[in-house]
Amino acid sequence: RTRPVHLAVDLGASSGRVISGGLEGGNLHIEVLHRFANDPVWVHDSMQWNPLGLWSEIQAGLAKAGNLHSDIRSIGVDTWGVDYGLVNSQNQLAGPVRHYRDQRNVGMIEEACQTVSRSEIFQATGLQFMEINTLYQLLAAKKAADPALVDDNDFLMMGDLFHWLLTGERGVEMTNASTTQLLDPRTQTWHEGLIERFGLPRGIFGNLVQPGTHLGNTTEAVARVTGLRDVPVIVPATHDTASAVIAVPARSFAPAKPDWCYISSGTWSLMGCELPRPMINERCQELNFTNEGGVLGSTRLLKNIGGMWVFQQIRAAMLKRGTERTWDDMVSRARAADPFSCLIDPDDPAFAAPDDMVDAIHKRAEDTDQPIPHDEGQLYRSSLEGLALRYRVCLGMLESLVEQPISTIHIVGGGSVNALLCQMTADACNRTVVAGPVEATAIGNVLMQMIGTAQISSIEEARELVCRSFDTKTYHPQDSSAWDEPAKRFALLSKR
Ligand code: LRH
Repeated sequence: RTRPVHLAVDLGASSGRVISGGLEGGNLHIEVLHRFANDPVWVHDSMQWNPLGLWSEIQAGLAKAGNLHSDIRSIGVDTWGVDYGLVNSQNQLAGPVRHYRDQRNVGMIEEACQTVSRSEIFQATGLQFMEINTLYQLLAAKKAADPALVDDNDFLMMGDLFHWLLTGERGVEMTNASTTQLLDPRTQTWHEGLIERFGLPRGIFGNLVQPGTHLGNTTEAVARVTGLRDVPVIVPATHDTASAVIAVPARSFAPAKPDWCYISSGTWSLMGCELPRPMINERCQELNFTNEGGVLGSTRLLKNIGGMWVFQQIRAAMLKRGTERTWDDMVSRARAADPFSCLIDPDDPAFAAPDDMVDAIHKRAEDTDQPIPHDEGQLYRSSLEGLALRYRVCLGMLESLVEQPISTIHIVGGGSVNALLCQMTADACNRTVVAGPVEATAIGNVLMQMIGTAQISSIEEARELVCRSFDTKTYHPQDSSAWDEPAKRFALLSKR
């Protein structure tokens, strides 16, 4: 194939993929070329990434792409936020790479706040408090005297780490760096004061790069393995959520008065507005919203919600019991189950990393005096309803922050094809839901590479291309009032 394409490497919790994207007859066309597992690995009692396994899969995918396409214009990698690796002066990984669900972070927010107060950290970074944030991971590493945490090494977020493997160049991409809780969102530079007060080695924090930057070209070593010689790496928004937000089919970019919000729906649901500048005030801290760095100077004001994680983990728990279900099967069973029986809060800490999600739900139902969902369909239904109820709460918070009514909710990512969840969202929130595109992250990754190579010139143009090229489905609220009573029960639940 001779048409120009860009390659997006997207590392998600359910899989990693190498995807090609480019214009075909004026529309954006994307295609998954290679898919591979991206499961955490346990090394004794630590939960880790498998960076080298992923690296060989990425190269296998690039080689496939090279066999199919003769005009590869650029490559870019995106993945989830907060995780990092350290690279040494021998040009090697300096140590293992932990997964953010690793237990070492537990309790680290409280410890951090003994050094710098909660409100000072929020004032400095505008970030929501989550134990998984890189800051708390680094403090846990420091506490454990991690030998890799020294000035001579370089800190890279995970997208950067694969860019370094591709090009030999080290740069920390801004959108993902904004999830560390060590960045000043006003200047989009490292927060020197915080780094110093926490006693973290300043030398590890190197150059920040903006999305769209040409970092370097594929090395000779990569060319030998993949056949891709001297292909530019154009840094996308390496934070998967930032990439997904680029691909929201909205008609505006970072409006001062937003009338739409997004839910980037995958293992996590990230719900928020795209704003022209950070919103750092008491109300925002109180509601625990975050100001993550968006592309071209924008801010992603959002909240992390426990997403499809519970639903996915019920499936894993059923598999352990010998029952394998397809996603469609799970949704049909949820559809058939009774509504609003046992309510589940997806952000309940009991569901963050349980050994067995079904056991965890049963225990929580018992502790909160709710009917125990023994029926399988009930489990699926409860997890989806819980998510929609949480969206309703967050929508209220969001509207109070932006002081604007929000009329449309854009759902992008994996959850956008779950018709039951989309309708539940429209009903629970009493808003119009526009669902799709499902591949928003990969699309956003490709779009930023197209901007970086001057094929398109703005986010507005990128979104116009998304609207033209990908189908969306609209859900109107049908039976909103049925959600009022469960919403009251749900509000009490999070207090228990
Ligand atoms: C979503 C996501 C989210 C982060 C979490 C670790 O995939 O990147 O934005 O908070 O993973």
